[in-house]
Amino acid sequence: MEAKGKTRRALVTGISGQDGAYLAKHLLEKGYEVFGGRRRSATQNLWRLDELGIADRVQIVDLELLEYSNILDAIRSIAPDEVYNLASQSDVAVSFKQPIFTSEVSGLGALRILDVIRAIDPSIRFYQASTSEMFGIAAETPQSETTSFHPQSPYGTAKVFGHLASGNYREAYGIYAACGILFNHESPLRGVDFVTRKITSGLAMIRAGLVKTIALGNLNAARDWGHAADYVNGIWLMLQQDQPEDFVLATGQARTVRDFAKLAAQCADYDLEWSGKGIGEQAIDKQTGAVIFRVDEQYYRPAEISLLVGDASKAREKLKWHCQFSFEDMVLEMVRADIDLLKRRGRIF
Ligand code: NAP
Ligand code: G4F
Repeated sequence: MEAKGKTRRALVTGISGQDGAYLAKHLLEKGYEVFGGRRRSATQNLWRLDELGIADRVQIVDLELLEYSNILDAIRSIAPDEVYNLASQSDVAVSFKQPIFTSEVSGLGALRILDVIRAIDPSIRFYQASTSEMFGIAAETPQSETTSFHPQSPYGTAKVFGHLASGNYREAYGIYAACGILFNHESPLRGVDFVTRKITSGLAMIRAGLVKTIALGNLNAARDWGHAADYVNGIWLMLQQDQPEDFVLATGQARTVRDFAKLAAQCADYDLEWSGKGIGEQAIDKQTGAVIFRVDEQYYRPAEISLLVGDASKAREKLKWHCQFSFEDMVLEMVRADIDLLKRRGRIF
């Protein structure tokens, strides 16, 4: 590899994920040379880069977060100015079934990168993808950078470790390590197991006659949902400050899963009638009587967080960060994109 030139180099771990794709596009637009870390996969999983039209502009490197030598080789050969650690086992429900793996990847993974930076070049700037899941049963509402952590899942506890390790390396070694405490952010590129995309892709498949019903878990859970394209700008801004600090990114508005499902159904031209409570709740298409949404206990979690809503005042003031997308714009975009995707490809990824 050549020595650092004028063009800034960024290494993005988790390049095959939702945020990896949007951040890579953002960095390319800012003139960066972008390297994307991907773990080995037997199947092609860079479709998000294709969707954003940037697949041939991102240089892919092998990067398994469990493998220290991969991180060492990647950082040594690329000599990045900035490392964005987005890689994670990021599914909260899965983390209850794979707690050790989740902690290895989402907790220790961050520490492995930090320690390579300490050893090779402490001037490399580091971003850690922290999360509102760390607040868990939150001590206050809304949650900000000073709210204490009380995580409710192995994923949340692993992320607290990554968050605290980043602060420790900042204080102990003077590394520019900044953590973004991001509340839920969605898009047409969201994984289909997360509730928003499960709903929008499910509605598209019902319209196409491919499935009949969408089974969901806790409809009363409330989250602060923003758009991933807005959030990656905040992520980038966090590494451009004079001093490294942690920032919350959030919209400040909470909606329930039921609110999301209702709006998405409207966007897909369904007129629904909701009835029942708890496990017996369902929504029927008024025109046909077909059950569009029902509740299934298998999607309940061993521990649930009923409400998360963020206060992003610090990011608005210091980073001048703000959202372009409204909640309504985002839901409509996701529903339309899934209907279009089915027409184009005949399947949801
Ligand atoms: P995502 O779509 O699930 O992407 C996660 C990425 O991590 C994927 O590229 C995945 O690769 C990769 N990965 C998983 N295990 C790995 C391993 N052992 N080694 C290397 N890479 C591995 O997540 P996202 O929504 O883009 O989120 C990005 C980051 O922000 C994550 O750290 C997440 O925990 C955090 N976060 C997300 C949100 C949100 O609402 N989206 C909110 C707060 C924080 P594969 O494609 O091979 O699985
Ligand atoms: O979409 P979710 O799976 O996202 P969750 O658990 O909030 O986690 C996401 O956001 C975090 C930020 O706070 C990230 F750190 C994390 O990586 C991930 O991106 O679930 C949202 C809510 C939960 O309360 C869940 O119980 O929706 C509820 N829900 C109800 N039915 C469901 C379902 N969630 C899923 N995935 N599937 C359901 O059928």
